[in-house]
Amino acid sequence: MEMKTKTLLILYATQTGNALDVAERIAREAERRACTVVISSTDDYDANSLPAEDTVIFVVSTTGQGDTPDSMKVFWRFLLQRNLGSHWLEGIHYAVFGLGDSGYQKYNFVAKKLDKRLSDLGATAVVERGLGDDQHPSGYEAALDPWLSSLWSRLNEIKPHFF
Ligand code: FMN
Repeated sequence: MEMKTKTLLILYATQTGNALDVAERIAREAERRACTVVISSTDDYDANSLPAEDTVIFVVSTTGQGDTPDSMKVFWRFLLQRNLGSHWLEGIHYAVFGLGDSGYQKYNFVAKKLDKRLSDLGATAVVERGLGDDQHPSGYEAALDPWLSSLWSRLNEIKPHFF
């Protein structure tokens, strides 16, 4: 039987640092809930290990013209491989928070593409993806605060012994 690591994995991809700030905030809040946390940039993480994870929180920004941050290029190419079937991430829970700017045509494109791909690979979303928007007067935190509240309450429901 496959051993599951009872750890919350937070994977972030940032170009200018915001996604890292968000990932660190999520890590602090998780630790306050006595949860074991591993936080990693997507370029320091071997995507081959994803099927062995339990719950993975993704915090990803969009750069260029709807492009992934440089630190996510290899990870994203890996996830797009055709031979990873629709069961590859079965049993894995995930959540995606995106950082973007609705002034751009491809608004939060990376978070949207990632969310779809994870779901196509068989993973189960814990909550609907959250989308932070630079255009909002309070910035990305306007979306982050309510998203985090629902994330923690959903995780509490589905993994009461974990969180
Ligand atoms: N946001 C989008 O939603 N779509 C884009 O195509 C997009 N392109 C960007 C290109 C540049 C050069 C910059 C500076 C920002 C762009 N943004 C875009 C906005 C960023 O995603 C947003 O500022 C985000 O908070 C940056 O997060 P990061 O610091 O983690 O990289």
